[in-house]
Amino acid sequence: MGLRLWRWAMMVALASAPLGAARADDGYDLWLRYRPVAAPARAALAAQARSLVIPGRSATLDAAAAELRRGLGGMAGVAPPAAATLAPGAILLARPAEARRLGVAVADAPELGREGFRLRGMAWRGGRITLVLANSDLGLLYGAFRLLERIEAGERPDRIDFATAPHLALRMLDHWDNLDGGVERGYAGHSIWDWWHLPDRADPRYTDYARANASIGINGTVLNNVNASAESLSPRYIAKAAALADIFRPYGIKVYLSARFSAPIELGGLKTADPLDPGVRAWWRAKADEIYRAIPDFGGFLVKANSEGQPGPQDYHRSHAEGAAALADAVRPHGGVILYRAFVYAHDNPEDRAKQAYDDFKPLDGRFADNVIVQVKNGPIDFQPREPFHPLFGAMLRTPLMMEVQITKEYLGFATHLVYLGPLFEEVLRSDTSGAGGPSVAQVLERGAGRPGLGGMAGVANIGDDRNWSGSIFDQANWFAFGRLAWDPEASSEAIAREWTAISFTPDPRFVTPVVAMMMGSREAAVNYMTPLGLAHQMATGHHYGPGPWVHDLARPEWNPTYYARADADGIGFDRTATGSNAIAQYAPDLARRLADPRTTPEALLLWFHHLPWSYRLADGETLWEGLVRHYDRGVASVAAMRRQWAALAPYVDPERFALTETYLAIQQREAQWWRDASIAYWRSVSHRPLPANVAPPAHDLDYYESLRFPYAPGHI
Ligand code: BDP
Repeated sequence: MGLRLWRWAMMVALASAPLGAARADDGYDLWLRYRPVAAPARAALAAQARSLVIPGRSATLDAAAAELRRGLGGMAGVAPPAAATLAPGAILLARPAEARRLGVAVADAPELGREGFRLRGMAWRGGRITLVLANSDLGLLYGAFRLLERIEAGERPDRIDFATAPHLALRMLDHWDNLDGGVERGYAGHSIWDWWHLPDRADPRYTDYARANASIGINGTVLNNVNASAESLSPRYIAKAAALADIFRPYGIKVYLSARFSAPIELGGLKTADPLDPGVRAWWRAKADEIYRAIPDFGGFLVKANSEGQPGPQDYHRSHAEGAAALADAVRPHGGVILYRAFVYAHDNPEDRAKQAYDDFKPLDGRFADNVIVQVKNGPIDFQPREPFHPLFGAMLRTPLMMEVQITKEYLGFATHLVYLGPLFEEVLRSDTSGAGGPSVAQVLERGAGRPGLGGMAGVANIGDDRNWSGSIFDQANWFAFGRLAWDPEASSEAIAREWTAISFTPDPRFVTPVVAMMMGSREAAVNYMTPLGLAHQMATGHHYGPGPWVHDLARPEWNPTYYARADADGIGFDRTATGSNAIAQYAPDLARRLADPRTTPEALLLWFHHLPWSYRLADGETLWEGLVRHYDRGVASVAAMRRQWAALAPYVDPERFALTETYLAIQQREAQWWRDASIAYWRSVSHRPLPANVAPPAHDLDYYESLRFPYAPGHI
């Protein structure tokens, strides 16, 4: 930041801190707050945004104009009026040819593609104007949002110079929302879709949802749970989805639906859902035609098949490629796609669960229809606090892949724990799939197997009908970071945290610097107090709330935490080398070679790949047992430090958001301690080792932790 910009930012920051502190804020406005800036800066901003010149006309441009008026009206105190002629102080939203027609000398900008934009403050007839340049209305809308965000962060619009274009074509949210209003793994209240009153009632919240998503470049939304009810595809529910699609369309957001594979039986009354059956194929075609009549730009279907009891093609001895093809053929004439999930594992398969998706999908590489995208979770198990990247990212080079991450924190403390997921997403995206200099997971997604229009990212949404949308203020940052990384998967999660903090609270560096440090350390803290050193899935059964490392008696082996940790008197960890399940062979040879040896395996993933004796020496000389205990303690200490840090930041935050965060940090500290104590009590009981010197014993005995029950934990459906 130049000196002048910095001064401007400080002026905005210093003046907005006390004002922010005085006002109640329930978090509804997310990062689109548009609070008034300080008096001197406000007058300057008003002068820099005196009029709005938009040569084109469309619902999308109307949305852009409305947002600019709202944002500048809020921040500068006056909303710029629309003007037909360009004059100094104007904000101009135009395509290159339109700008030239108004006398602004700009070149064509093919590098911006269809959705990118450029923001440029420039000299104009003795003054300055702010140009938002793009090749489409949607690009201009994205530009308008970013311009407002940059102003919120303390930048002068008429000095701005910034250009960006999305690296991924599909940037989607997956809602796990059920038709009865419940949300699977949702911790922010009920579904925001008021299915019952749709299509008649258009809750204004739907428009705010679209605004928030467009502001971070999200361009697709799957409305219903992957564990789908066939009813979602009934005429009644298609009409409801169509009403939402109408609201989202100006914001560039396409609607998709999860499709239940057996819908031809349940809805259509057919005897089979065999994907090769002509009657079944005809049913899917007719269903797609019906949907496209109601939603002409319908995105397509998301499919969870033969996974966790869901029906699928394997019920008819057909492959996933054959299953996907039946649906792909139905949407292809309309330009739709199928998002086919690779999250599969079967109760009758004794193979290591971490290997099963690769085993099923790798042989099908190149055999999927041309409008099928295989949607792969970030890691080979299931959204754990830390997993290695999914081996399919390095192995399905002929199939467009989409990466699915969980924004809702099913395995990371629900909405109560402050865990910023940016570093988790970034860690996977930057993983080197070859182990020998790339491509990274991000690059694999960007390449889209030679069809970049089909690469993407999907995030399981953390949105509900809570006033603050995400259940906590800091969980809003996870929604924001997902959008930014889906736009540019090579972006820095720290820069995103800085941006979110500045626009959601205040750009004052005395606030931003410590908050960003808290956020950046928060994911590692959770890993430490939940599943350090590569452990996974130690959560209690079903609801996944709190620790349950002792659980061993569930119907399916891979539902038991003991399956993952394999702890006994001799050691702990899952041997995935050649002497064990050999899951490492699913990675590229250079990487597999390093993972074969605990000494060349990253310590953060040690117990994911290796079963090691308790006396194994870690890099710093401690034994594995000592190191494990130390990690839990470090996790708890980090949460205590976050809590202290937050307490010191009260002067910069409005009381409502401050108090909610303070309360949740107190819960997090208590639960981190519980995780640490229960886990250590259990590991001690199997390892028969004394606690290392100067380590506090767990507050209770193991029986106590094992006896805890939480029948009404949220999100468990
Ligand atoms: C698991 C969740 C379960 C989901 C499943 C999925 O516990 O509720 O249905 O993922 O992704 O992590 O299909």
